Amino acid sequence: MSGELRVLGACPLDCPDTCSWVVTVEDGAAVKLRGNPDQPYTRGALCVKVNRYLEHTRADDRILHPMRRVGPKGSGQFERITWEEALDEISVRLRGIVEEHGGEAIWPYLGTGSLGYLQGCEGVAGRRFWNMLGASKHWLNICSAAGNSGLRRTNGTAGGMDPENFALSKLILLWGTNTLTTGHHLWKFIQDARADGAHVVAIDPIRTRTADQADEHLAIRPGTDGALALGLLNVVLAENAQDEEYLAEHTEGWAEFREEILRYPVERVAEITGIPAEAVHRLGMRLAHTRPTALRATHGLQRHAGGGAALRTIAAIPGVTGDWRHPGGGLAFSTSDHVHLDIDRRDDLLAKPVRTLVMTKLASQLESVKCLWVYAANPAGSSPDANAIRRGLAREDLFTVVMEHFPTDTVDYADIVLPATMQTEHHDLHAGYGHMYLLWNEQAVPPPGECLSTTETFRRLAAHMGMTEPSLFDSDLELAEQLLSSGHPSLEGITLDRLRKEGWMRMSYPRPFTPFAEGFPTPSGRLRFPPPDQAYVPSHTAAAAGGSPYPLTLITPASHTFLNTTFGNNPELRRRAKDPVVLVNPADAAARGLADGRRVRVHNDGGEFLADVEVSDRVAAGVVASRKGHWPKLSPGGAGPNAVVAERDGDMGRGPAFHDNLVEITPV
Ligand SMILES: Nc1nc2c(c(=O)[nH]1)N[C@H]1C(S)=C(S)[C@@H](COP(=O)(O)OP(=O)(O)OC[C@H]3O[C@@H](n4cnc5c(=O)[nH]c(N)nc54)[C@H](O)[C@@H]3O)O[C@H]1N2
Ligand SMILES: Nc1nc2c(c(=O)[nH]1)N[C@H]1C(S)=C(S)[C@@H](COP(=O)(O)OP(=O)(O)OC[C@H]3O[C@@H](n4cnc5c(=O)[nH]c(N)nc54)[C@H](O)[C@@H]3O)O[C@H]1N2
Ligand code: SF4
Ligand SMILES: [Mo]
Repeated sequence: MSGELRVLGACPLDCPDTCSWVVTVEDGAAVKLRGNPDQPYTRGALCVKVNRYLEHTRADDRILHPMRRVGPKGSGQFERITWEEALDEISVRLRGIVEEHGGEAIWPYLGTGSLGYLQGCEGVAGRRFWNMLGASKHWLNICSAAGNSGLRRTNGTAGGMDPENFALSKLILLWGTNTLTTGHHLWKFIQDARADGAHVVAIDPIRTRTADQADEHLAIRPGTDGALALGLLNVVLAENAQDEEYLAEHTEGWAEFREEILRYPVERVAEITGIPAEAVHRLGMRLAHTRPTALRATHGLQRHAGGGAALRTIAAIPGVTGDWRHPGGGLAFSTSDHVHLDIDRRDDLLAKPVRTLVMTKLASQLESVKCLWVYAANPAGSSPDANAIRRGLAREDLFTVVMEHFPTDTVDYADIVLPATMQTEHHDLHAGYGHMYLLWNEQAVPPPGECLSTTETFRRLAAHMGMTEPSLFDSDLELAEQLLSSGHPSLEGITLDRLRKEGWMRMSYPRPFTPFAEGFPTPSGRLRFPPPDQAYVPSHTAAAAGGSPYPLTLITPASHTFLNTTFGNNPELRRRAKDPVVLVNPADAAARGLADGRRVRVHNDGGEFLADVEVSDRVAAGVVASRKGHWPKLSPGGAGPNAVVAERDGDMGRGPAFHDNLVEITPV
């Protein structure tokens, strides 16, 4: 009997929305993948990228069996081998490296390709196995480390508003976030608020598609958001609109912070940010007199030297206005800190403490490494200082294993490639970082070819190496049960059985959710206002400006058609993305004699990439913008924007500074 089956799943990609989806399976094959209309946050819509997910699982270039390198590193020449051969070779090499150099010479390099708690970066993902070998730990700082750190310093947690409460807001600031591209399901809640009279302001150096749809756009100079936050609060104080009662009961450090605010009158802020003084004043007046005000600040504005301070200070705003009292007021950066699953990496299996290597420092930290094990990551496309990374990956004495779906730039440098399952082919447990739900992804179809999931690959490898520690062999369902067993009140009533049946469940938080109406999860229970040296920290580019031969600030935010470098090989999405482009203000274009469509080198001392000029007033003079996501090897010149992104820490959490680099552009 040929039956049709509906299997509930979740989008695994690094996007705040973590959509609930439904896969239709006919005769054992997935024939349809659609958004789940029952899920209250994502409400049935996926996105332009993931509408092609099924097509992507069946793409011609999918890696379907283990491979061994036969050409020079970087050439991407491989021969097919069996899993047995792959596991043999890996076991011998790992044992040899541990004996000769110690376990810390192994770097398990795990990226954000999947946010699953079983197969992706949020959970255990092989760490128990790595602990048996004493491998180095991996600090996944590439995305949100600066903002998380800044927010935790202010609020004691990076968690904040339930994004659904945006529907209740009267003033919404979309601050360094491109909602319609990078997490569009929030938009419906913003539209609900608007229908009720809310005013929406986008604060972004680029007039993005989100800025187009907002009521107002403030084209801020990159990396100056801390100063803008202080300037807006300056107006709030001038209006005497601060919430004195909230300040007294729930905050600390106010006297000193107040002094700092007074040092930022709107004229000074206008000079720093490039936003006209009267626009700063107007927004300050709105902020002073509109309750509740909701701030949506995400990752874009923290990819700067002062990115941590920017979030730390923006987070101070609802502390001054008392917006945290009201549903619909406050700040939403990420909901991740509201998720309290029990992630048991079994650090007790380590024979001794080990060092931690930093994801964005691959270029400089690879030297001491003998085995690089890349999974769910594409550092040759995504990490800073791409040319130095390639030089490192080309080292003959480095043993590189890559678990992948597709032949990325990183795969080209692998000694052994292992074929990995995609989301319809394995189980996983998810939480969103832009909503308050947990989701279960039920495997819908068998893996194609010889693909294995992350969990199964590490189980087989552990067995192959003769390990007997029982927790290395926990099944996916056992791992999921463990994750759900933290006993945290937010998981009350949530069981694996129910999740498997229903696909998604809201975490047990009250509705409406006002997390800091009565205080903060800091030691004193109070919001900690930033000290002056953490209130506004200038960007790298501001610090270098004037003296640099590279006068233009490059920002490289998210592409509408790719998800990081995922889908960078999908023909239709590539066609829609067009060749890499660089937005250049008419004044900067004229000064260089550049017409629309002109191919240019975007370059600095780190390297260069090629792009076609799009002359546009969407960026201000002095700022140029390209997008992340194009595969270097599929781009003209074989390089992407990270060739000109320096490997440099921001002020907090060692966050990278992707949007804080100086370049020049020159016609090819
Ligand atoms: N379509 C799509 N969606 C994605 C992704 C993708 O690649 N494609 N990536 C996913 C991932 S991994 C993440 S982390 C999120 C990121 O999502 P976002 O937080 O939206 O991150 P970005 O796109 O980097 O930057 C957002 C906006 O910040 C602006 N910006 C840059 N510098 C500054 C600044 O100094 N100040 C201010 N105010 N604004 C600034 C940029 O111009 C950009 O429009 O999106 C996720 N969603
Ligand atoms: N210039 C510039 N660079 C950036 C950024 C920027 O704004 N500008 N943003 C940064 C940000 S926010 C992020 S999060 C990083 C992301 O950087 P990465 O973590 O490297 O993410 P991707 O580039 O999408 O590569 C993920 C890879 O994982 C694979 N994958 C997906 N799921 C699985 C799985 O289940 N198993 C295995 N084995 N593989 C899987 C995919 O096929 C893909 O090739 O990029 C950063 N790079
Ligand atoms: S990438 Fe984001 S919007 Fe698109 S399907 Fe996945 S979770 Fe939903
Ligand atoms: Mo990210």
